[in-house]
Amino acid sequence: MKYGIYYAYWETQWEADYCLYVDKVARLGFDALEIGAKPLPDYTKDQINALRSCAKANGIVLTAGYGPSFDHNMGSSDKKIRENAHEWFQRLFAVMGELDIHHLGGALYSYWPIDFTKPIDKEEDWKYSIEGMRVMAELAKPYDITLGMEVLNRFENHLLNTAKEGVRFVKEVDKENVKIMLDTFHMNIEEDSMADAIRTVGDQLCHFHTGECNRKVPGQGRMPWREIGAALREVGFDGYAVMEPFVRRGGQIEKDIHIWRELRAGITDEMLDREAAEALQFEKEMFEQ
Ligand SMILES: [Mn+2]
Repeated sequence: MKYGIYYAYWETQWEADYCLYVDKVARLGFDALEIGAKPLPDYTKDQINALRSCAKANGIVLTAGYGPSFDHNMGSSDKKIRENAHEWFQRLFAVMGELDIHHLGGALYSYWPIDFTKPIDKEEDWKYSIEGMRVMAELAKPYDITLGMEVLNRFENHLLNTAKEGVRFVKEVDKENVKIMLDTFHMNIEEDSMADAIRTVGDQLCHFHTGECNRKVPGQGRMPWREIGAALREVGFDGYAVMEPFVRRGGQIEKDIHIWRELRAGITDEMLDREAAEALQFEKEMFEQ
């Protein structure tokens, strides 16, 4: 297993100067940095070259995450939105190819954060999403990109809430580069058993997000890490375990993640760095023995 962290731990917006974080996570001992896909389609040649070279120079693998905006929903029932999404993801994958990024994960089958004040038709959305992911899979294929369908809790989406639903969905999509992504934060709300959920996904698990029930870094809560680690070893997971903590208030991230209180008193960058490094050691202890 290899270890990464999402840049957004330190930030308050869904985009940043990722080179800064490549350098930081390399110093902290991580193998990978997960970046937000949002700004990538509009990157200039210079931005692409700078990010690719700093990742190479630091020996850091980049992975990408995205919660598609309403108009980037490939599973929309609105043809105009699907066309717009098609064009956007096409540009995204071309840039990802240049950046040597081979994994994109998130609620790619829908949009995020979802607006539950609008009518919800799960069966109809499911059908459009299956079609949308088949198209997205073909767009991603030339760049050797795997798409991780992230299973989310009921408050954030309605399509894939459990590992079982994820498996059913991916089977129906039936594309080699469309797989499943689990996240301990969401699993904690929906799954009867953390280990069973991981076993249910088995070799279809392409990416794994870690975080405590309140999204603090692993080791600061009550998640059953040893059970999770044993199940990951049992299914032979050899992808990236990427921690996705959110503790810092402010910006669009506070709004979308619902951070309404100080999760850690007196947060500074130094403190976040130290706690990320500690969490990395903790994860290795939990996952590797
Ligand atoms: Mn996640």
